[in-house]
Order: sequence, then C-alpha cells, then structure tokens
Amino acid sequence: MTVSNGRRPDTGQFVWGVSTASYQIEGAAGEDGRGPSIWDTFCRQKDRVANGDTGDVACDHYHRYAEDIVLMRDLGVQAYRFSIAWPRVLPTGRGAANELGLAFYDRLIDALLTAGIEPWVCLYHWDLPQALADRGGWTNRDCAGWFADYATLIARRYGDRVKQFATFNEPTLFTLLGYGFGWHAPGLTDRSALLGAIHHVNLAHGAAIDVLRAHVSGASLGAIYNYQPCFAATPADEAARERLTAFWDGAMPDPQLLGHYPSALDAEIEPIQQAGDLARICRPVDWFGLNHYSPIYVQSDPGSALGFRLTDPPPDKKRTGVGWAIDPQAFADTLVLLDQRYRLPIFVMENGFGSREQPDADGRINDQSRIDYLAAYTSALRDAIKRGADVRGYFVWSLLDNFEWNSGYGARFGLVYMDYPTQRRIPKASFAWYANLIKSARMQG
Ligand code: IFM
Repeated sequence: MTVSNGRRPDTGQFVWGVSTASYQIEGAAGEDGRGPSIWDTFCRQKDRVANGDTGDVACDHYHRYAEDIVLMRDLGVQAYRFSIAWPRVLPTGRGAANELGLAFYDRLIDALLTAGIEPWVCLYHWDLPQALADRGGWTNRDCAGWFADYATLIARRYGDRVKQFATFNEPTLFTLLGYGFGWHAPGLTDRSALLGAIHHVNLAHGAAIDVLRAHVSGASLGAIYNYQPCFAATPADEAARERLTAFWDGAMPDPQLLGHYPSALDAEIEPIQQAGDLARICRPVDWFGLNHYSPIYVQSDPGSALGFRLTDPPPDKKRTGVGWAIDPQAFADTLVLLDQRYRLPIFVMENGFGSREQPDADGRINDQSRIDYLAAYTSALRDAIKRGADVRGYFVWSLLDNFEWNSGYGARFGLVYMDYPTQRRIPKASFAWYANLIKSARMQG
C-alpha cells in the first residue's frame, strides 16, 4: 500500500545493502554505443579532476559485474543500489534507445535476482548525456521532459523485475557543486544557472515519479537526498549557514515532499516558476533515501558566486581519511529530525568512510578506522530507531573503491580494495566486519 507522504505499514525486514553509481564503477565508456556524458567531458578539461583521472575504465564493472555480484553474495546483502547511465541507454539523451546498453542492465538485474539480491535502481547519479548539456542540460526546462521520457523507457524495460526506484541521487549536491561551486560537471559558478537547475531537477523528479507509478506495478519510489547539519565556522558566519542549509538540505526535499521551497530560496526561485509547478513537483512517494557521512562547516565568502564557501571542521573534531568530521550523534539526530519533518520511512542509502589506504606488506587492507566509523554510525542508527525514527534499511557506500569524482581514484570508500592496474578486487577487513554485522542482525530477526 502507498500512502501519500505518510506512513507505510512495516511489512518487511530491515534491508542491508551496498550502493554504487554508474560513472564511478562501470568503465566501458566508449563501448557498445554508449554516448558521452558531462563527466566524460569534464574529466578531459585541464585541472578538473585529481591526477587527470577519468571514468573510462573505472572498476570495469560493465564486464566484471558477475564477479561483483559474487562479492555481494559473500557479504550477505539483501539489496544492491546502483544507477543507470542515461547515455548508455539513450546515447544522445533522447530519441533512439541503445539496445546493447539496455541489455547490460538486463543481465545485471537478472544476475542479481538469481543471487537473491534485490536491485534498487537510481535513475540519475550525475552522468547527464553530453548532447543534452549542449542544449543547456538542467538549466533548460525541457530537461524535465527528457528525463520523464528516459524514466518511461526504464520503467517499461525493467519494471517487471525492479520495484524499488529512486529518481535522483543527491540532487542538491550535484546542482550546488556543478552549477554553483564549479567543482563537479558541468563546472559552472553561476547563481542563475544553479537556481534554474534546482527547479528543473525538481520538475524532473515529479514527472518521473508519475511515470514510474503509471508503468511499474507495485513500485516503491523515492529520491536519495544528502542531508546533514551545517555549522557556521564562527558566529559571524550565521547568515552563510542559513544560505547553505537552504541549498544543501532544503532545495529538493522541501518542494518534493512538503510542496514549498525553503523560505531563504523562495524569492529567487519565484521568477523561474510557472503556475502549477509545485503541484507537479510534490508527488506521493514511499520513502526518503538518506545519504549521510558527516556534518559540514561553512564560512561567508562575499567574493564567491553564492556568498559562502565550505570550510574545514574545527581542529578538535575527529576526521576520516579524507578529512570529513566524524560525528555519529549528528547522524542519529538527523534521522530523528527527518522522521519528524517528512513523515516517511527512511532508507539510509549511503554512509561510509573515505581514506587513502594502501595494502600492507602481506597485501591485506586492515581498515580498522573504517570499521570503527561504521560501528559507531550503525550504533547511532540503532539509537535513532529507539528514539522513534522509522528507519527501514542501511546501505554502505561503497561496495568497491571507485572513481571519487573530482578526487579521482585517490580517495577510497570501498569495502573492497581495487587494484586498478590489474582490476583485482581485494576484500578489506571492513568487508568481513560488515558481513558479520549483517549475519548477526539477520539472526536476531
Ligand atoms: O562517491 C560519492 C557518491 O557518488 C555520492 N555520495 C557521496 C559519495 C562519497 O563522496
């Protein structure tokens, strides 16, 4: 049963899973008719990505997906969240579909189901077809319609076997970083492009939810939001904190789930809106997907396009191997806050620990810091449930080390170490730890 932005009866077990994304793992960038995405373009621009890395080969998951499913089976996960590369199935973003690309996801989905792992499909994890970017991409209102057509193709093709669909992964983040800060593709620092992209992604979400609902019987739908507390670096940065919170935490979930923009953005979005847009955006969904790693810290920056910038955590905060603050209490508080604010079952679709680790002399990866982090965060999750938060699942980011966007391959988040030159996959100590956690949790029912 689906309840419009309300509670769904809890009929299933808690879901343990892992998450990945197409551009970060698939590779095969020029194979079987895949078209270029904005990330292919961005990676080729000077100084955009650390070390000049690209997703051309990545983890070669396109060819090695069967090996990766064996890893998932060994982990004991019930679910795997991955994304479909829009340019692999629609090389120019619209028009003729690419049968070879579609067939890859058929193989992947069928093999997952055979292994007893439920596929959770995200339609968009940042690899916009370049041909659509050439027409303005998310700054063009038509992009919402192109996305709805793409969603129709996916729903019709896979809806017989896939029931769990997310429209977007971290929509506030890819718009802010891609159109506001210029750190991600397409690399713009343009306030009005950012505001347009936000609104058009929101329209695309609403349109895709309608399409998925219409074409997939028994669909369970949501979107995956990054949501974390934002802290001002100093008391003088309080206005910056309010602005960042509106962009980072509010710009998509509020219109999509509550039917209004955060008040700090209202006046700026107003001129872009057309009559009826908020009703088109706010469609009934079944769950709230949360990606959460760390709180974030902000400083005012009058010289920048948005008037603020992200800054380091305070020196007394413990940090991950990529410098993110470790704060499991903030995770628990966020779960409770989201539960109360949006009144939807929550699935944690990403949580994980980034570092720059290398194998030891014996070729093993003893990632005790990742284990400590995951133990503290899953314990916080249990606390949040005890405090009443309706959390139904937890997915680790990520199964494998992979292409970490503008950080390239240097930052590693996997439970499995990737030896990129040989494509050898080496489970880290955290892999066994997570497998054990899942096993004991499932034994306790
Ligand atoms: O790798 C990313 C992922 O694509 C989106 N969420 C955060 C992860 C770690 O930075």
